[in-house]
Amino acid sequence: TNPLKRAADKVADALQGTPAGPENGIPGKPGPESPTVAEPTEPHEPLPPKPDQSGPDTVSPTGQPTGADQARTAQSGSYLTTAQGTRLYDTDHSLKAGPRGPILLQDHHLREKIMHFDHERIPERVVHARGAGAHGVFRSYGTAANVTKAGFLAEDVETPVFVRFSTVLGSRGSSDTVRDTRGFATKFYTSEGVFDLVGNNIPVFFIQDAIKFPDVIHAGKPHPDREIPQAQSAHDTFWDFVTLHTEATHHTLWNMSDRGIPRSFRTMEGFGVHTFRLVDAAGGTTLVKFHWKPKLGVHSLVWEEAQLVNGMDPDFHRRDLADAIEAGAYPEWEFGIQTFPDTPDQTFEGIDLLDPTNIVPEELAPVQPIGLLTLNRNPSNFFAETEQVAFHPGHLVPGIDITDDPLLAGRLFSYLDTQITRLAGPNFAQIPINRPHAPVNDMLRDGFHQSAVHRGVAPYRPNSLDGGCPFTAGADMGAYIEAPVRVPEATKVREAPASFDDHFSQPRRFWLSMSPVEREHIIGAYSFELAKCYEQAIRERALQVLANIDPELCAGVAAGLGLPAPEPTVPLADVAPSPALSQIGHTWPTDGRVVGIVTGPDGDLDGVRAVRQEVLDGGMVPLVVAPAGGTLGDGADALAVQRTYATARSVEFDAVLVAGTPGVGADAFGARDAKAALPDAQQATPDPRVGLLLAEAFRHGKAIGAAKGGEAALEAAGIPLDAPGVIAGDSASTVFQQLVQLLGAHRVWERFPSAA
Ligand code: HDE
Repeated sequence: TNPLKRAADKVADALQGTPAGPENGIPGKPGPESPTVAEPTEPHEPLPPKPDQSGPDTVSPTGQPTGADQARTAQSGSYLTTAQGTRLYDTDHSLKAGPRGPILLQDHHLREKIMHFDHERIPERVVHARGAGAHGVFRSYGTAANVTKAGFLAEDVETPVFVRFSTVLGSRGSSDTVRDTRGFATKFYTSEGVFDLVGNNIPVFFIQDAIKFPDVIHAGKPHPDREIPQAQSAHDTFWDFVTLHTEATHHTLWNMSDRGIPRSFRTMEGFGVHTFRLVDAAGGTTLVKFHWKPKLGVHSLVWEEAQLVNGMDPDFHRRDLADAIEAGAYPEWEFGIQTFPDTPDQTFEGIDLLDPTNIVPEELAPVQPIGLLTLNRNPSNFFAETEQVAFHPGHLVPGIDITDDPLLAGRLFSYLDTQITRLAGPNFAQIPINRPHAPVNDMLRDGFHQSAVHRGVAPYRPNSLDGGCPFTAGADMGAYIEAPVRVPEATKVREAPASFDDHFSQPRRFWLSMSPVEREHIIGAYSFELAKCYEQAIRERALQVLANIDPELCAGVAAGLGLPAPEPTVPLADVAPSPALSQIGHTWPTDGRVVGIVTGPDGDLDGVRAVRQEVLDGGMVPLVVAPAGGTLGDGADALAVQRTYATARSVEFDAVLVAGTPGVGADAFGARDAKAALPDAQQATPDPRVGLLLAEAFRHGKAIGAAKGGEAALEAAGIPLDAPGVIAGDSASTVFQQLVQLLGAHRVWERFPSAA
């Protein structure tokens, strides 16, 4: 029988058969049902989690499985209860003295419900507040086994992982496509304990010493008086800091390059930034830098697109990640290491490996692939997983050790410290997403939110009461033993080594490695950001920094700002470019690319049908754009419309195909009226929004196609049919095949003025 009905009957019983309804003055009894929306009364199985979603599979601190299935839905079971498990018969009405009377303080359900709601928010992360996460698996190739004893890097070992991508400066509710560094933090749940690689999509950092971290973040965050701008670096305090601390020049240059506005989390590289130390089974050590290389290549938005997306879809990156996983287009990265001999000076080819503002060009030390990361499951609860996940660079496993990079040292302190505030106590390792998949036996006890029921009386070692356990392990039993690195005898000083003083040669290498289009974008980015500063002195100081990188860069930005370009104050470094730093000039897989198919009721519906299927077969995403929602055509062949002219913007598509004559939408634009008013000769003019969509797609260097009369829409939007990357033809399918070729290069680069 129906449990809801049973519940209602029980209440009726409890109320000794009094007929239901407020008209009878029964406190808390439901009011009359809404005449239009009926409550479901038949119980049915809840919707299962989507196949791509799941909570963390974990092992409890005592080594017991946690019953992940049961924990998956809060609503397990048919009856609503209080937090204490008492069944409830009404959750929509407070307890009152009569239907129009005052609410009674004794309403324990109201009190509990509101109390809990009042505390639903926790402090957002002080940096990297906005993020999106995914579960996955890491499979090691075994190619690092000669340099590390880490079990999860042995041949063909599979390790569950959780990855959180983030922006740095913005609040939790800020937009995804701001110009910023992106966090790329990976939690490996290895059988030897958790290893966190808490990296970024930019391989260098703003500062060389952790003690400046509060300062750089204060400068980057909104101004304290008005709390603007949100999630931007285009403001005085940021530029004030990075021009006064010229060690920030390299990182800032990466931010102003296309790396600062990724197309997708799936098309970002990741870097461990610091130099780490690997330890092999015999105790031998090797210095390394960690890299994540996306299988789809490194791709970015163009600045105008990024700005438009912020308004159109502030969740652009998080939606893209979740959609791709849901669609089965699992994002993949190859994990790689650059290795360097662990020499006493810790430099490689003259590059100081302890200075986190340095990279080592891949041409000097190739990135050796050591495993594959596949993200294949979306979180099922954002708060429980993505928000509560707690990374820490000090979560290390045997075989992976740290170096004396002074930035890393501060991080080893900071990350634990911050969780105590953010996750309200020291027991955050017990939160499901943070629980290790290795047995935990830690003698840590009590504290806020302790959820383990520890048994035994002797949480100390050695003891003679709890059977002597736990014992400590030796290296042969998998203990973490710090590499016995010699610390040089020295005097205590607050100083950096002299090698940390070179702030311009690495930025110059980056600049020289860029293609003309990428340089143009960098000049545009600096010109935009510095023009947003109010202080003339800051702009002038910024130009001085740029002059020390390269005269062409400085002159370009100076022209944009309408200021004279200063002369360099240091000799320009004589460095060779590193071609690996450029994003342009390769072809990449097109998996997950989004193809907008613009059409209308009188469009080429057969062509659309065929192309839709080809897009899907190619592992891409077709979105049909039409004047109105619903379907196009009739019967079994009817085509579903995914975007209307009102909801589509070009920025969502990697390529656009106009199949037949697009129609005219009727809505706020009054487009239909406007069209009706046009002289007959201009009746073929498409909806102005189609024109805008095509013009933007063209300006942003996207592949554009037209078939069966779609050419007229292109021409009406001012797009020459013979422009690079514009394909016109009789069959939508043939046109699409050529668009795919163009998509492999990400954009039609020839369309950018600097490439012409
Ligand atoms: Fe972080 N950083 N950081 N950081 N960081 C945090 O930890 C900090 C640095 C990075 O998705 C915080 O749990 C200091 C470099 C990522 O949850 C905090 C210093 C790199 C994330 C913190 C740095 C990073 C954080 C804030 C200078 C790249 C997000 C919340 C020494 C290698 C992780 C938290 C996630 C988060 C401190 C510098 C990456 C406050 C003191 C360099 C990806 O602990």
